[in-house]
Amino acid sequence: MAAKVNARTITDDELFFGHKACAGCGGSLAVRAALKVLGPRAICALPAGCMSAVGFNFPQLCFANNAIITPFAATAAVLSGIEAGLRAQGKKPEDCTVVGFAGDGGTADIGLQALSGAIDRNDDILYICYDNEAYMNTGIQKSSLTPFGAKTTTTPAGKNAHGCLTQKKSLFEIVAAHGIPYAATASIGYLPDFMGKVQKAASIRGAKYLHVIAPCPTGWGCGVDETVEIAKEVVDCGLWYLAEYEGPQVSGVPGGKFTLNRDPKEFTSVAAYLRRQGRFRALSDEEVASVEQGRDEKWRYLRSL
Ligand SMILES: Cc1ncc(C[n+]2csc(CCOP(=O)(O)OP(=O)(O)O)c2C)c(N)n1
Repeated sequence: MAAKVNARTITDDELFFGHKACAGCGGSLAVRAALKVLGPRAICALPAGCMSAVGFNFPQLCFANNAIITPFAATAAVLSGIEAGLRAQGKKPEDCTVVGFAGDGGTADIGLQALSGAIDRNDDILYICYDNEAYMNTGIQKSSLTPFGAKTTTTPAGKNAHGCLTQKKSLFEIVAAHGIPYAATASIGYLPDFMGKVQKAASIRGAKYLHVIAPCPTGWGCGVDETVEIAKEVVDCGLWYLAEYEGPQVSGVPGGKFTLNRDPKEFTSVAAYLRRQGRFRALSDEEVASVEQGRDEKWRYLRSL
């Protein structure tokens, strides 16, 4: 059975189900939605992280398609190996997408060199980073994608410290700077946009990267029924953005082409977004104002591209 969403063929079948994710887990929604687009012949690789921890509980394996766990740092390298093996068997890449699902720690920190190498070789792989903004599986430690002010177990918040002191790394821009054929940002709050980008990525040969914001109620301190709403709000208040980069091979533009998919005339309140999450509870009004100022600077830059 198949349904059409945004004129694209999406399977009704569930390919990622029965897993042990926490209630309201955004990462599991991203994996489930992506596999509905890629279909049962997609081959997945997942490093250590929440999605492998909740998806591979023998004998209750939760992937209906082929899936493998990789060492923490090695997602992209394992994807490259699988792709080479399929090529040696004469399989067509458009039939079986080789896809990785890795968290922000596994992508922006420990897995970055493997990802960079795979993009440099332009291996025919799709790498999806589900960004829950911390190392969640091991108990909420800060990663380089944890935003300023977020409380984690390694960036505590109280009277003398107000959570994470560093800014979120712009991994999408780092990936785009490689001249990759296709990269995009997404949010599970805008699911058709995300699924459309998965479909587009699967149709492009060479390396592809998707970065999807996927809230984690356990780590963010919000209700388990708020995941999708918060994932929408982070885009609407401008602290995240929906964009695409198409490298010179795809766009024909030297240096590649950047597209903002959503450019709101007015943003919703940054303070309201931050204040509804327990992880930002210690932020002062001045710090909230500085986050808003950072957003405005970022958007001046994005709109100039
Ligand atoms: C080399 C290595 N270091 C540390 C670990 C322990 N470890 C397993 S999962 C994990 C956290 C993963 O965080 P992230 O990649 O952000 O994914 P999430 O858990 O948030 O889904 C860590 C530190 C490991 N498995 N291997």
